[in-house]
Amino acid sequence: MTKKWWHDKVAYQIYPKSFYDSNGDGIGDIPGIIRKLDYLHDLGVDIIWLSPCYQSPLADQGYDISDYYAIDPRFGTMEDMDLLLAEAKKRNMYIVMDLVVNHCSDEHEWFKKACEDPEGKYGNFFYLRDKKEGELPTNWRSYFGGPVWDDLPGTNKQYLHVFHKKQPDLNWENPELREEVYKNINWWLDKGLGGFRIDAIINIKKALPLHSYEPDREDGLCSVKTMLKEAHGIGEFLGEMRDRTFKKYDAFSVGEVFDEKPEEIPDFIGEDGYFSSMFDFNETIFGASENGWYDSAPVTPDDYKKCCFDAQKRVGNIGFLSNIIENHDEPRGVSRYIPEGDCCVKSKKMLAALNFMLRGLPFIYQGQELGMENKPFTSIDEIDDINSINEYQVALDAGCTPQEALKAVSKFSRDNARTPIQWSDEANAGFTTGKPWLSVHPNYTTINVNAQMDDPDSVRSFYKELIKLRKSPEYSETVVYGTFEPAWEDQHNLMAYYRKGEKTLLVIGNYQKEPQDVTLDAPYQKVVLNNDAGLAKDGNTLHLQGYQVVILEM
Ligand code: TEU
Ligand code: CA
Repeated sequence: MTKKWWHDKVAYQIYPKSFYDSNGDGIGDIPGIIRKLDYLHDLGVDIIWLSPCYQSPLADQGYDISDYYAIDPRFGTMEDMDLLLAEAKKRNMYIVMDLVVNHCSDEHEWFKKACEDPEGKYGNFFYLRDKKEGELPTNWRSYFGGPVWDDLPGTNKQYLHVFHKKQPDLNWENPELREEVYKNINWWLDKGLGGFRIDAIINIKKALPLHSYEPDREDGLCSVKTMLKEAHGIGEFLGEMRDRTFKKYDAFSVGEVFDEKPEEIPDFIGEDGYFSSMFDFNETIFGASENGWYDSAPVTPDDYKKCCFDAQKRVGNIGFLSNIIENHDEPRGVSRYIPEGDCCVKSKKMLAALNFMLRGLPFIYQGQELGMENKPFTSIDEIDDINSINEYQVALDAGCTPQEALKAVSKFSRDNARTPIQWSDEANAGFTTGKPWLSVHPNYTTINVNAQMDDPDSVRSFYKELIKLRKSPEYSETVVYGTFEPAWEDQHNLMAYYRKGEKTLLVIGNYQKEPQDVTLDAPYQKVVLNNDAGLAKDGNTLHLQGYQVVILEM
């Protein structure tokens, strides 16, 4: 395998709106990120992925871009962005931005021009169809609820949006549109950007000609995914994009890829794949129901293990997955993957080590390093996210009581991960001197950066140890390139695996509150990392405490 500059790195996702507010308007911003760069550098982070901070009406928090070449004034200026790039470079850090090109905003000039002249150049940048009374062009349901078609203002046409109606889909079949996308990517890479996280990319290829499918709910609509299953040939777009952009710059790219077929993995992330890496969403999609959040199944420790292991086995040594515990679209991982009532510093560290040591690129989502938890929402009015508001309605429509609907939405709401970072125990967790756009989690008085920085037993200090281990001259080769091999795969509530490279490491997590024994085949040489004060043993039998995790050198 050809070694790449990003293989041994650690990535960190920033959701700018909730990271740090430098000017008291309640909204996190780029100058705020610059002020906290040393915090991230101290943690050991190399690659920073910024969720969108381009000009946007923020209908979907910036995933609706109205100008790909401008920074939204709420987040700062282009000078701020240039300064961030320069300051990151000084610290040997890389900035990666979000590439949101399945759709733009309905406030983008392309869309405005398409409204003015649907038959002209920009009409062909979108999917437009003639409006017919009482009939939609197709019966697809948008990811955020309702049909994917809306009226194109001032015309007798309709436009397609697989996400929100303020996010019109771009027509990738049109070479002129693709040229615009490549121009935009290269413009940013020329500025010194390290690469891109590529949003919702599997949606760019539609099954043509567009047509309806069997409805899957009472609303008579069908999931967009039904159409995507029939869409072939996305590789032509992705290969072209790679060749025209990322490849020339040796840039890092990580795709938000769902539902890839095993035989497609080499095309996506193999040698010369479309992307450097792609996220493993096996855990986050587990238990999801086509009916909506209210009908989702919880993830048990055995399920969690199986999801991680299946993904690891599927990818093997073909390439590198990007491993996450959470992101801005998901609830907090500690609240989701640790059994109810057991979420504590120790179990949080266990989850961290089990995920971090998998083969692939570790991504930490802001606040994850502190063990931030899901927010206790007491009313739907506290929720801002459009997807959560839709899912609340879906639950009510399915017959849930308002309490049941709120409970379901609270569990999965994207706002769980979007509450402001808890910097200190001061007002608003030290995130802003003003009124935060989304209120802080009430546990900020105990869970915050200040409290954890100098505490060697904090969750953050444990993450720092994990990062140090990944970079240590002794173990780096093994942690980065070593193969993955499951151990005691059938042992209940135990998640254990080997990483075999120059050295052999064994990661063992006792994924329950009761103690558990494990018998090794041979004595270990060294305890490399432990979330407990000691390791009880009897010959080769380890007596693991509840939620104890150890990394052993064999
Ligand atoms: O998410 C794509 C996606 O598939 C979402 O439907 C995701 O499954 C959902 O948010 C889970 O609740 C990306 C971005 O990560 C997300 O924030 C955007 O809203 C979306 O694209 C549209 O750009
Ligand atoms: Ca601000």
